[in-house]
Amino acid sequence: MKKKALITGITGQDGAYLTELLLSKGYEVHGIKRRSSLFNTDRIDHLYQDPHETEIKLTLHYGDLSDSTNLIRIIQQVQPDEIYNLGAMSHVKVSFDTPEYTANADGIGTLRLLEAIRILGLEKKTKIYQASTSELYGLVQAVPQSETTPFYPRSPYAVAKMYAYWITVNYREAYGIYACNGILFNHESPLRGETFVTRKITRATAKIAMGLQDKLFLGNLDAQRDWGHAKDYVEAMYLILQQEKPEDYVIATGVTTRVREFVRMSFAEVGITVEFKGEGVNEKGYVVSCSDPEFQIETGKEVVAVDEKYFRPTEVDLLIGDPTKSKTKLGWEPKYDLQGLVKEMVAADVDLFKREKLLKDSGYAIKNQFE
Ligand code: NDP
Ligand code: GDR
Repeated sequence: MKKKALITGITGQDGAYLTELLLSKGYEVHGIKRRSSLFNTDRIDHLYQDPHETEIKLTLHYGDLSDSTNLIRIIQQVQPDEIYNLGAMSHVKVSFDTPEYTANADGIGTLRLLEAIRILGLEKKTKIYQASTSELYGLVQAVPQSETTPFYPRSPYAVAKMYAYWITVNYREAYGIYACNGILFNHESPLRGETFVTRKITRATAKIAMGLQDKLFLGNLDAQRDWGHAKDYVEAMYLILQQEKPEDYVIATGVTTRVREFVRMSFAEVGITVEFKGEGVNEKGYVVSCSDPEFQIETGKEVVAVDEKYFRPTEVDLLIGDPTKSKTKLGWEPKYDLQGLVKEMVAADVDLFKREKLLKDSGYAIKNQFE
């Protein structure tokens, strides 16, 4: 019998990579997607199957984490062996603008799934993975952060995820559900949402190098993050649900890097050396040299500046994870390092914007995008 997985957040970065992974392992995959006024399935369109085919491996259901009735109905219909709860309002800065919605989707949404398992009597059948986050550590208590480091959330997003973390632990202890938290540190890819800092930087690198954008405006350049590749991290999610006992795991690379350094690495991929001068809001990044004949911009040009509007009311300054438990117990090992990740992301964005440049050079107007 094929195993069945239900993924919330299937249209997101991790949902797409996890779907590919589970399909490659022979799973029947079901996903919950939200109704939106535009198509929102770009990341999984290559996996789409016409529902009229005879052997369907991927099925999408309309739903929302804020609607219990539909979660219960979908879980009853699918009878999943594994649920991966990846659905969330996942942008930390935006959670300050939409705190109540974030609490509902990211916090209570997890409770709704756990309760659905109980209501349907699936406690012994259905395992559940909760997408917990390094944002739980928030204000630095100790480094590197491990499964035993205390939490101190610093945003409505992190506080909502804190509820989700503990309700997952509680339902495991109270009802014997195989429920686990993966405490994942930042993970990125060419599929990363455009307003997260890494993707914003790699997109701007490609556009600036091709003359499609003048300058990149960023917030806190000093923030330090432990960045891995989403492809490696979805492997860990799968492994977490294949163990004898349900437990919580930190998934991280153990290396931390500042935003400023990520910018330098990104521009270096197109042969542009960027140097930073000045401090705080007056810090700027300038072009020192261009070594790639394809991407020539004027030396001395200011390509990076700080805009306070990207600062957060409370910031998480330093994240660096200790992946010892996941390496020893799960046998998890990331295949990508930061250099490999940046290379892949910049190459993908250069490809993407070559088409846009062609349109611009042919006299078509290029649409602006909000960041
Ligand atoms: P994305 O933002 O790329 O994807 C989020 C997904 O959740 C999308 O499919 C989105 O749908 C869906 N979603 C949003 N709100 C709801 C809702 N109310 N009901 C149902 N679905 C909803 O996130 P990632 O793939 O990067 O992250 C996956 C999960 O892991 C998230 O929970 C995130 O908080 C968490 N996480 C992410 C980390 C990272 O570095 N990427 C690190 C640690 C944790 P739509 O496409 O329609 O917007
Ligand atoms: P984060 O990711 O908040 O860590 O949450 P993000 O990429 O948004 O920010 C990382 C750091 O970069 C700083 N920064 C900027 N961030 C954005 N988005 N835009 C900017 O212009 C900018 N300039 C500087 C931020 O202040 C921050 O310090 C991500 C999400 O995927 C969460 O869902 C997940 O839980 C955590 O990672 C782990």
